[in-house]
Amino acid sequence: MSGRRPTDHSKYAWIGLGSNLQDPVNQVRTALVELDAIPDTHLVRHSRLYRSAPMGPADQPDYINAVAMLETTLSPRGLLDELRAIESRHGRVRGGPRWGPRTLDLDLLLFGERRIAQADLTVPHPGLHVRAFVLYPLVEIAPDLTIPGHGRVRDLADRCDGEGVEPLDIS
Ligand code: ROI
Repeated sequence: MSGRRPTDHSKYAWIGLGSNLQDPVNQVRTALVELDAIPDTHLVRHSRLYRSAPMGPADQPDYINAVAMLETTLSPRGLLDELRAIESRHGRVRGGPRWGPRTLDLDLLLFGERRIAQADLTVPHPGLHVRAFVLYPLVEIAPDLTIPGHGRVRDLADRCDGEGVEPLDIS
């Protein structure tokens, strides 16, 4: 078969989800459904939901985190715009305190093998290779994935302190 399928130019994009306000489990669950509804994109798989102690100021609630693998024909910029639109629908207000609590954070962690260094978009995500609340869910669904410049997810997860990061029983 020589016919061109719609996925011929698609890429895998990896998204980190985080929430610690206004029913975080529900925020993350609904966001997963919304990721699948992005145009020209579908949700391939996602991790369980994890509870994690806050990185940053400690006087905020624990976070719920997960990661998702998307297949998309959008550009990184097009996908980023869609992620921001979902965050806004979840009541995310930008410009709050640095590392303060949030209703929904959608981070573009990886986009194929691409490396992007723009003012508002760095891929791979600069914290990805050292954050247990991203690496633990990621190792669950993609242990052999390589993070350009840093190595395999499995090895990075082994090296980082996962204290305070636990899968939820219910996910
Ligand atoms: N801490 C945890 N545990 N999980 C997050 O998703 C998260 N997101 C953030 C900051 C404030 C850095 N801390 C976090 O943006």
